[in-house]
Amino acid sequence: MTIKSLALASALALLPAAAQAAEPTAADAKAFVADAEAQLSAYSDKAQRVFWVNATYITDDTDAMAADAGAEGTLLQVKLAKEAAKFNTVTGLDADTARKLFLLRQAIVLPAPDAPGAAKELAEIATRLQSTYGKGKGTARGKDVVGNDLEALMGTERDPKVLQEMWESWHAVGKPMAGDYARLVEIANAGAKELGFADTGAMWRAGYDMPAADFEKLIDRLLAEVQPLYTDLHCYTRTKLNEKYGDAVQAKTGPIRADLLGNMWAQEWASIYDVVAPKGAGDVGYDIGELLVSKQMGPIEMVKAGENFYSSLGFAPLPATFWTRSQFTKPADREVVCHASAWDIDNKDDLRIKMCIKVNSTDFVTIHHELGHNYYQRAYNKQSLLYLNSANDGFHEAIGDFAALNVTPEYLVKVGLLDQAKVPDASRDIGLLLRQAMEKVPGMPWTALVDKWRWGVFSGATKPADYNKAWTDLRLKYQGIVPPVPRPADAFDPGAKYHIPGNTPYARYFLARILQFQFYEAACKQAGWKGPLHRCSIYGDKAVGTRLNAMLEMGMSKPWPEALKAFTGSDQMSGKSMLAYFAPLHTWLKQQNKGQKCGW
Ligand code: X8Z
Ligand code: ZN
Repeated sequence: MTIKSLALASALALLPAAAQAAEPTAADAKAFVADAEAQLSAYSDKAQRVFWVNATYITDDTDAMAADAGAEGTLLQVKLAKEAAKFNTVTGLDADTARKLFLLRQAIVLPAPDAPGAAKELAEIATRLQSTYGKGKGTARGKDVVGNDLEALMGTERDPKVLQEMWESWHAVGKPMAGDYARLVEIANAGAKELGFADTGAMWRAGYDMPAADFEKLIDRLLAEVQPLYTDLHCYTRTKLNEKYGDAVQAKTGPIRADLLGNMWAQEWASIYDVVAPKGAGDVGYDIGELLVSKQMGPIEMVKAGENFYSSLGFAPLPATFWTRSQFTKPADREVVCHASAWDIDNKDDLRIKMCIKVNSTDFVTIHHELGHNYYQRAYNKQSLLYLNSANDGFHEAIGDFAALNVTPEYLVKVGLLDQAKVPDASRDIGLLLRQAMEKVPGMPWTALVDKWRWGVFSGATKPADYNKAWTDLRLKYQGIVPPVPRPADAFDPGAKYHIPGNTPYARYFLARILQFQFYEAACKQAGWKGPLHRCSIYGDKAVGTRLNAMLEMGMSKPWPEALKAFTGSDQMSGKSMLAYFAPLHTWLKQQNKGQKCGW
């Protein structure tokens, strides 16, 4: 309870009994919450199916249906949030009712104001943005390429002219979204204000069991912990890119050209490991994509391998319907949203993933990521509706990534993907760590800046005319990267990243990068691992699985520090585990960078 509502509550206590009669009681609040959960549950069962069909079969009709369902959900959530606020001054609430009332008031991604038609307009815009992204195409060597294929091609193409073409053509997908996005911000902010928040960003930041302002500080503190490692990786990578492409393409100093890093958004750089690998020790001896191809594994076998990891920890196999209802590969005959996601259609056991799987190392990791969502969803399915979520949204994103950290060479031998004779010895550790760092570390500044941009947009500090400039400025400030070509005045580059048109808050991925290393270090400790951290795999350890499940089962029922403590013994998020994992590499990077002017 806030100080303000406490004062109000004690003032009310002085009023004569008759004047208090209309005031709701703690019992009223509890009954209201139960009814709200029933309403949300009925809505969710229906709407999830509509959203699934829309995402896996984009047409004007399914767009219209999804927009209808979206509007209905927003109206319901906002109505319940406003009703929940009527209990703000009630005293004597039990902890669960108080927590659920707060969740009802805060946990809406895009609220709409009461104004007639606002929820409908907001849902139509949101659906249009997501479908525009889903249908987006770019070009490579003059040929049209769909987003999902272009993403993969960014990892293998090495001709800077073609890379530039792919980057530029894909970023044009965002352009038509700019007006819609500005309007969406206006409507959602009006909705957030009616619910008592300064703006939509403030509402998002309020969802972490701490004051919103403290959350912003937490992100900055965690980023400051890991940014020195990023700066050294950036410095080393820039040198290697300069050696490969020459001064005209990549200068020795200053920022890196965004299209040279093997990923459309420069968020994971592992695809260009071959460009940065140190001579000799850089040959880590295997590539997961090549192993999968040589074992003739297709998308389904890859998902089975992911399931097998979780089964080895004691988790029950995925339900039969998972295999018949999921979308594993891109259908040939229709538009779909390829961006990977995990679904729990009925909040019971109708678990599914939606992917356009390619047989490569990136998608092998993404499968573990998505399955982490599914096992989490299933673990908390006994909780009541408002607790059907992770401790905070970063936890949901971290579980599958934590699982994928256990994909070590020794693990690959155990599951029959790698020959024992090919296991890289300790002399290859720097190579292994460098490849993993290229995958994980660039995500730190990136995952922090996406919502820094949105927070600025929602607060009004960034005006529509400056949307793109603010994006490019943040990319330079935090990632030290620049677009390969000057951006046109009407560009809307944020629209070329799924989570902006998809309206998925992104700070969760920042937290997940921190948390996955904390989970991993704790799990390895529980397993009694004594070697270098990055060589540990908890594959097959049922005791660790039981303890992990105990955290997952809690869902959102307790503040996240309690959930974190249940598994790791600590109630603080910290970058220390990640830094410990990469410590030998960081020392090595500093040696390599001697004499360089690092930074940008
Ligand atoms: O969006 C995702 C997942 C779906 S929840 C594939 N990720 C972020 C991204 O792709 O930008 C996972 C890593 C970060
Ligand atoms: Zn995810």
